[in-house]
This record gives sequence, C-alpha cells and structure tokens, in this order.
Amino acid sequence: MKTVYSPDHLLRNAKTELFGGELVPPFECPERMEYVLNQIDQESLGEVLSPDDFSLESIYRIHDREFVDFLQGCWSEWKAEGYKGEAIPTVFPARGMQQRVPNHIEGKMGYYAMAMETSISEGTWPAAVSSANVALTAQSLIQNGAESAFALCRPPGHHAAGDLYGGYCFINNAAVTAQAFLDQGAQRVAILDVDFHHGNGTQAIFYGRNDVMFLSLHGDPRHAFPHFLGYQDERGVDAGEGFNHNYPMLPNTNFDTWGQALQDACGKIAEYAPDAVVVSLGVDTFERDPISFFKLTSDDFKRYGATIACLNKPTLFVMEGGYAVKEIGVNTVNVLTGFEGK
Ligand code: SS9
Ligand code: ZN
Repeated sequence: MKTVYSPDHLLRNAKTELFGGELVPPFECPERMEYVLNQIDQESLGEVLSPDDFSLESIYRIHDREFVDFLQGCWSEWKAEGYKGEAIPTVFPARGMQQRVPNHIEGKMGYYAMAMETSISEGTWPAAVSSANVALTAQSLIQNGAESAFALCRPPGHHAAGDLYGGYCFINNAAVTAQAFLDQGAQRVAILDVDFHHGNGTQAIFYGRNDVMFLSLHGDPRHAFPHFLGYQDERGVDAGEGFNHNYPMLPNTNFDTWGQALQDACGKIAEYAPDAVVVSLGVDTFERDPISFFKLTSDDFKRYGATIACLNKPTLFVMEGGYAVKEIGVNTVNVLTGFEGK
C-alpha cells in the first residue's frame, strides 16, 4: 500500500494545550508522524509519496468560506491584539445567545470553536491545508485504480465540522476526500471512523445526506470527548435518516466488544454497497493511550485491519488520532498490514 506524507505537518507546532486547567505540551504532537513513518519503513509497507497541490475548492465543498477565512487569518488577528499566548477562545455562543459572527477575534474564536484545548498559532493554517492535500492525493491514487492508500495526515480532521474547529482538528480530511470521490463519479461512500473519539464533525457534515454513510465506534459521549454528540440514537435526518450509525462504548471496552461493533458496522457498509470506503484511522483505542479508555492491544489492530479488508472495497485510510506516541507506529501499520493480509 502506498502512503502519502508531507513534512509540512511540522508547521503545526503549537506549544500549548489546555488540559486539566493547565497549559501543557499538546498530545497531538509532530513526533507522532516519525513513529508511523519509521514503522512503514520497518514493515516495508510500500512507497511513501509527496502530496500534490490542490486548490481550496475541494475544501470549500465541505467547509464554509467564512470559516476557512477565519482559520487563515486567525493567528495574525490574534497577534495584532498583542496577546502573548497562543490563540484560545474564552467566550461562546451558548444556549439563548446570538449565533452571529462578531468582528473581534475573541468573538470569532468562540463562534468557530467546538472545544478550547486546541491552540492556534503560526503555521497552523498551512499545516492544515497540507494535511488536506495529503488526503486528497491519497484519494486520487484510489480514483486512479489503487485498491487502497494511506494518507498520513496531520493535523487530524474528524472533529472539524463545516464551520467548527477543535479536538486538534481544523479541516475534515476524511469528509473532503469522501466528497472528492462523489465529485469524481462515486454514487455512495462510507466513512468508517475507528478513532477512539466520536467523529462529530464528519457526522454533522453528512447528517442530512444519503450519499455518504457515516459509522463511528467510540467512547460513550457520557464519559468521553466530545461529550455532546455520538449517541446511538443519532441516526440521520431527512434524506440522511438511517445513514448514520453510532457505536458508543463504555470505559475498559476490549476487542471482544469493540470487534463485534466493527462486525456490525461492516455488515451495514456491505449492505450499503459503497463505491469507496474512507477509514478515519485513529489508534487512540489502544490500551495505553494517555487520553482514552478502550483496551485494544497492538495485535487487535492487525485483526481488525483484516476485518475491514473483508469489505473488498477501494479503501482510503486517513490518519486521525493516537497519542501513545511510541506505539502509534506499530498500531497504525498493524491495521494496514492486517488489511493487506500480511
Ligand atoms: C481528554 C480530553 C480530550 C480532546 C481530544 C481530541 C482527540 C482527537 N480528557 N481532549 S482524535
Ligand atoms: Zn481521537
């Protein structure tokens, strides 16, 4: 399987994450990519290609222009205020308040944020665009006949909605590639989100549509981030009704339970008969992930890669989370080699 990767992810080098009331070094750090690249090399997964440049039009298919403009201008507007730290929102359009975009950067941050752990700083925007270009390049490999491809993207994307950033995500890479498949002739695309966290952004983007089926296996929102979406009874609306499937699971869930949820999800995908499958591949389901509570072992990742292969569909793997940095390479590449039957 070919991988697409760009060192431009290094531009995303925020120094702070708001965690437990402290500003700590971000869990979503540049070193994550080194471990994955090293393991790709170790296991001889296949060639690693550089991305092509795509225009922002593919991003505008999913994200509002005003939101994209905000991401692009955020850091310079924040700096212009003379603030010393990285850009973090402090005020939100909560229940009963106006949902209008203010002019001041403080107001804009809160309007476009779905969570405040994610600092924006110099380089965040170009890194996010590069991440989307990596995903789109991997998508084009499949469009041109490859059976599978791996987009080694960073920053991740699945928490970003049409006009929301947060949860370490800015541009929803998986959604952008699903839309690219449709725009290039696919009738139906399934997005299978196996990251520990619910893919709230992806769900929101496609909630009213039946040309993209979204399925997510994740920590129960009563106990896990993002807390305000990801319940089982969220099944889609209007034309999208019945095309959204959530599998929330409790703390300490192991592969017995998780693997059954995956089987069920794969059954639904097979019935849907998509032209392509996009896997939002987060490996924060790992037993020693520092911010998650599932108990998958490194071997389990190999086993579930094989399950996904049983769908026998063109499959695009898009990197999402995974914060046990030293193990992220083994766990990620185990899914990919498991998929290839190695
Ligand atoms: C855990 C806080 C989680 C955000 C996590 C985003 C994961 C992206 N106590 N904060 S895959
Ligand atoms: Zn996650």
